[in-house]
Amino acid sequence: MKRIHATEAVELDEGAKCKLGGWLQETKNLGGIAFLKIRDRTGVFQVVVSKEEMEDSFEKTVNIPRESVVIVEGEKKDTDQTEMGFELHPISIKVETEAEKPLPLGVVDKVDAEMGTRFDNRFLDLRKREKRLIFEIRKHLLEGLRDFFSKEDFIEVNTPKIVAAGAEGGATLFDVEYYDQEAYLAQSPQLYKQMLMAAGFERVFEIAPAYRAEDFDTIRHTSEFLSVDFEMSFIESSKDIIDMTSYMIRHALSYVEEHCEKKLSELGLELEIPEYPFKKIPYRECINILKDQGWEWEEEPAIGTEEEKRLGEYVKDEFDTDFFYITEFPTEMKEGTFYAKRKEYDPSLTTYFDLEYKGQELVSGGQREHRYDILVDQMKEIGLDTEAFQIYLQTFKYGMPTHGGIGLGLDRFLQQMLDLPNIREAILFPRDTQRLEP
Ligand code: AMO
Repeated sequence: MKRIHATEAVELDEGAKCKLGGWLQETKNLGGIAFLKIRDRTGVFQVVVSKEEMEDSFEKTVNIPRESVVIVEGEKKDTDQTEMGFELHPISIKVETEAEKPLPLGVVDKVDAEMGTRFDNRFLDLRKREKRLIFEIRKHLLEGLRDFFSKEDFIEVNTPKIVAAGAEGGATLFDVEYYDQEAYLAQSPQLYKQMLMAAGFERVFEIAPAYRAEDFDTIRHTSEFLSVDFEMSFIESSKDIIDMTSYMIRHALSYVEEHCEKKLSELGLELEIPEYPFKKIPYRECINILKDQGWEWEEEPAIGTEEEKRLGEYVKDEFDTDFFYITEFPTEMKEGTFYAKRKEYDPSLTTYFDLEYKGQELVSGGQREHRYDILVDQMKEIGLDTEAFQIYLQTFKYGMPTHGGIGLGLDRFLQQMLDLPNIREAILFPRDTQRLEP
């Protein structure tokens, strides 16, 4: 007989024979009768074992250790005494593999263990329904994004993750031993996305890991994250990029809302699908808003984590939305990003923007400088060795259209969407300064 899921058994007629399997969550032994609660991917079902019917094997069955994998063949009986509306009266119970005792991490404990213990035993942690739901929703979020890019005629690409030069500044580069050359893990696919604009792809997107040697521990940074990037050419201005980003966000959220209605309500969540156009506030105006609120800086005013949080609260109060763009990043703020196009009317401003979601940066992007000479000048201005960027630079010499793009942190998107206290909860096996295993 083929094994089916608990939710499939729900659909069977009373008295039907079926085979279910999963992890033994709990055993309640009342002496003459015992109830086993077994969990599969879809739910927790109950198996009723009676001493009279089972005779010798009853003792063995009620002593199967928790979290062992058990396969039960039996007869379905409808009942309103269980959550799933049925119970199984077994013909056979097979212990596929027995779990050792004690478990390094409880699966049904009311109180969550410490984060470190949970992530050390992540496979057990993920047996908890509310933890797995996060990844079921993540699947739909990714699907929604791909659906959007496909509808908008973007080509999905895969660019190298072992690279010779960084895109986001040297401080967060991971070194890689690469034969006899210096190499790094890619921080962002940006330079490759740009090359593909020179190649005439016009619209590309990539969903792939990006690596940053962040040497601090925060609830929103990890050393490895999933970066969702797009790049498009023949744009008029950064407005085209902002608009595409807004459509992308709206589409992804609507997709999740549509496909995860039950899961979201189980987690007690309602999604905001922000109205188009999203709120935009220029960087300098953000600083003024903070100043008006009595915000003080020890050094030059700048927008960091705490400022973002406060601005998020301000926008929520004033405009009733969790989303807003910080636009017109000053040229000196984006000094690492030599590739940013500056505003024609004011070169002290770039066309770069961030999209904020619930007081945290979610997206970064803008229009790129596509003119070779100006690009070289901008690199020299911040003291970059243009020789080291020859391969990148030469893509600008032989016909480069106007273009721009963004990078979005997928894990952060999920974190904010589901109000998770830490980005690590949105990642199966997170990587940070402390963690390389599992
Ligand atoms: P940026 O460096 O702002 O821009 O990154 C884009 C987005 O990626 C996410 N992110 C991270 N998520 C988790 N852990 C990290 N350490 C981390 N670092 C970044 C954030 C952030 O908004 N090249 C540009 C994009 C572009 O212009 O195309 C870039 O990478 O959500």
